[in-house]
Amino acid sequence: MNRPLDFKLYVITGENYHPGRGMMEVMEAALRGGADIVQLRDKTSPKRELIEKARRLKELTAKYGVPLIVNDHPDVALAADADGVHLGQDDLPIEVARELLGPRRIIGISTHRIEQARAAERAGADYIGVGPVYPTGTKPGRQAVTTAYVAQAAAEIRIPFVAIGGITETNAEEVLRAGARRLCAVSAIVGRDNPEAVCRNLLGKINAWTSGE
Ligand code: 3NM
Repeated sequence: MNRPLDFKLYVITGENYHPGRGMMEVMEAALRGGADIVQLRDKTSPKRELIEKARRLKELTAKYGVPLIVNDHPDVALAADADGVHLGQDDLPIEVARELLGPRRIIGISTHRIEQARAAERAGADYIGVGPVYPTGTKPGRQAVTTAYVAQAAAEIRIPFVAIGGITETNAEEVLRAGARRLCAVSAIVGRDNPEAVCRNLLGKINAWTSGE
């Protein structure tokens, strides 16, 4: 599958995002609900464990024809034959990740202001994250960029961008109104009892905003 890439609802799993419930069960529910890109984000597991998790997830996402992205680690992505990596601003530069991963795999990067978005686009990123739109306990200590940055990205950035950070079923429309056409949520999806229903609801909202465009 790999590039080219398009998606609407990005779901992240890993660490303690869904305590008491298995990653596979939660992600299968999200996929049934229409999640169309999945990221494994796990800052604590040893790499061997991470590779195992990524391989199991890849089997699942492949069944649904959905790309799997690995946070931070191009080597893990390659070992699991994942579709790409997601980088932070302090991780490997995009150009280095591209050399490691080759032309086919997807490279995404988190951005927190428009200069970073412009730089990511120039460096050949396939998509960017725009956030955190709202304050969020999932990524504590980072100031919210508000929907103002979403609007800036919508006006200027040509590669796909996904709004992330504190997005819920309640505020999704505000983010879409600001110009986002792709949403990512962690706690509001995998932290809930019914990820499938939440995904359906969020996708319905995204589709309502994108129909007729
Ligand atoms: N990255 P939730 S915000 C993983 O702005 C992550 O780059 C962000 O989790 C960024 O949906 C974030 O629970 C956390 O707020 C998203």
